[in-house]
Amino acid sequence: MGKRISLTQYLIEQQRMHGHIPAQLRLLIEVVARACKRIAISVNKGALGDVLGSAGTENVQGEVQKKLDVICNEVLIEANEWGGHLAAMASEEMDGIYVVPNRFPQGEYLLLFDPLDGSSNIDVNVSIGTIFSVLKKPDDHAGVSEQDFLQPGSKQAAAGYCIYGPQTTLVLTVGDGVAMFTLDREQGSWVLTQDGVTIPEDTKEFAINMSNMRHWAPPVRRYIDECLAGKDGPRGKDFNMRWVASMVADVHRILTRGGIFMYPWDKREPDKPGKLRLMYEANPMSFIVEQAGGAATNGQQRILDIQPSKLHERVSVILGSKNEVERVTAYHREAGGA
Ligand code: AHM
Ligand code: MG
Repeated sequence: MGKRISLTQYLIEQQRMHGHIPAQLRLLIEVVARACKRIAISVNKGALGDVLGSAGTENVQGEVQKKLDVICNEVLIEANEWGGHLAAMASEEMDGIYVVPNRFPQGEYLLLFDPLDGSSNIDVNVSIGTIFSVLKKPDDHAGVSEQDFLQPGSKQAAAGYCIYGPQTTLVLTVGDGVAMFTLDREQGSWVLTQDGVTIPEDTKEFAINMSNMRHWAPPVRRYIDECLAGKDGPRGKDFNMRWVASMVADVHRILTRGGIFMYPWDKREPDKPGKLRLMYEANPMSFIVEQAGGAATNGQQRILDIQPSKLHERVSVILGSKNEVERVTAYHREAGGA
């Protein structure tokens, strides 16, 4: 193995070469990465740490919180509130924004996170992860409000996720490609294991929860029907299917070997645009996927162009290998915006 590059060294060298990682942003990323190490330890302990099962509470979206959802949310807040790099935080697990308390200095950035994505997989020992997104607080006014968070994903200064799987891996973009770091447990440090991550433009693998098929809109149905038809169908090739039910794990596979991931709108709740959250899941993942040469849309438009109207907004998600995402998006266009 060649020379090991730590996360700190990577960030400092990025700053020197491209000058686009201000000191506060660097600190922020390092603090989030450190919090993810703590989360990895709790996740690993499982039943031994008494962290499995339900917390007996519900989040703002009416979803039952797992003990680990609550623990991870607290770890991220405690780690980030005192460093002086943040003005406020928002989380899938909190009703409103968390403004950095007055006793600490206020920074320029806003941090959004899904503390533990893939909650349904916690107790069954399947990969889960932490997703985060970083925005700059608008500097035209003092104080901070929820409104300051409502920026399109194209404005993200950084985004990433940490996957707690067979390996613990941190995936990061600061808008200049995608880098992956693996946690070296003995050393306690993040080591760069892949830089310039690229998603193949074509794929023969799709990820979607097939049990919802009867509820999908016609363009999604058409795309999957064509994949299922295999070699003898219009696509002329056989497709494989994977669905981990942890977005981090499905996206990680796509970054590693290509594929398309979809969690589309469905007709059970027509007024709900989708299951996944724009600000905590879709935006950071879309930023990462685009930075790796892939694409991400909601069927109608690029996800990163969506102007959010509320913090916990949901969205339909189609992301991954560019040519496949463009095909599904074109099917939506042909169907007249279904
Ligand atoms: P969560 O944030 O409550 O864990 O929900 C998001 C997860 C995603 O990670 C995953 O893609 C999806 O929900 C799985 O949903 P389903 O159980 O409907 O397949
Ligand atoms: Mg989630």
